[in-house]
Amino acid sequence: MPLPKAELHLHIEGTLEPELAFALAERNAVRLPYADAEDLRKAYLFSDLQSFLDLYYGLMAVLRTAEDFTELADAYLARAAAQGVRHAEIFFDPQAHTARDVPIGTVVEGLAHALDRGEERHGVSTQLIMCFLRDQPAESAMATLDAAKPYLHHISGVGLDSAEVGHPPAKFREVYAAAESLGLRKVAHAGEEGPPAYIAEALDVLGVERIDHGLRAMEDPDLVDRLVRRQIPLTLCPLSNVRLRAVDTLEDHPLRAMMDAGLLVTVNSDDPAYFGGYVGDTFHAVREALSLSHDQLRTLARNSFQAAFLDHDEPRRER
Ligand code: ES4
Ligand code: ZN
Repeated sequence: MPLPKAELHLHIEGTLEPELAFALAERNAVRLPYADAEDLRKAYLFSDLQSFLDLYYGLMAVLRTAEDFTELADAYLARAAAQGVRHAEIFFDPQAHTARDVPIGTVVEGLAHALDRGEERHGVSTQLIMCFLRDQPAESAMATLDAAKPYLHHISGVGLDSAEVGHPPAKFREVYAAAESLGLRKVAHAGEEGPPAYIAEALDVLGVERIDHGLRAMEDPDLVDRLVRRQIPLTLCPLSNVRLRAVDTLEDHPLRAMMDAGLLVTVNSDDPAYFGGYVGDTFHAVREALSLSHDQLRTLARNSFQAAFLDHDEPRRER
């Protein structure tokens, strides 16, 4: 029996396995610049975040109908459940679809159709978090928030993803203020490739409750001190960090040092179809690479539920 856990950093578009991509390409008459699934998988050699994002957004061309999004989400829930996931807070990127003339309603209703059946079919409860693409203008994010208004009963929060460096959190100050007044929870990717100052800015300017990645927090002892004191959750993605070359090898990953420092860290899969494993695979890989004890694995699983937007009626605020 795998450890029961929550997954808090998972891009649903990042669960698009090559085989499903080819099946959807055929169904939707989309031509892909790869011979077959095996050929596509061979292209998954990334040098940094941007080199991944270029391929990732390109492959989304196969996602066109609500049924496509339903199938994608249902496949994720089946895989996640098999690895012990009981609760998942799932990111999606509306702008990556609306830019291709797929309406946000098609995306949300397609995903929600699978997620609403997640408990019954897979024993997994879910929430949806819509992410803004930080390398797009803040006006586009605000328009996306506006377009999401008819679907907010399916959406529990907002996040910030895509190319980080050069796009500091403060760019989205007004968008996050508007999201907060709509009652949405707030998270943001920070300190994946960007500096520790982006983590502090996401807390100070956007008022986020969790930091996605936060890998580079360890470079700033004062920031670590603050994150520890406030027990701000960090949703680490160790396999992603290796594949996108943020760390050299899994053995070099600071996860263990971060736990030892008293940070509330969780382990997640990010884009599992691209980075070599779902969250159970990720737990297994870090246990081996960092020689984690069973107690430490249980701490990580417990942290995942503590950091989840479960049983917290009110957004977490810094005191
Ligand atoms: C992402 Cl690994 C990562 N970082 C930033 N944005 C993303 N979107 C999907 N995966
Ligand atoms: Zn991510």
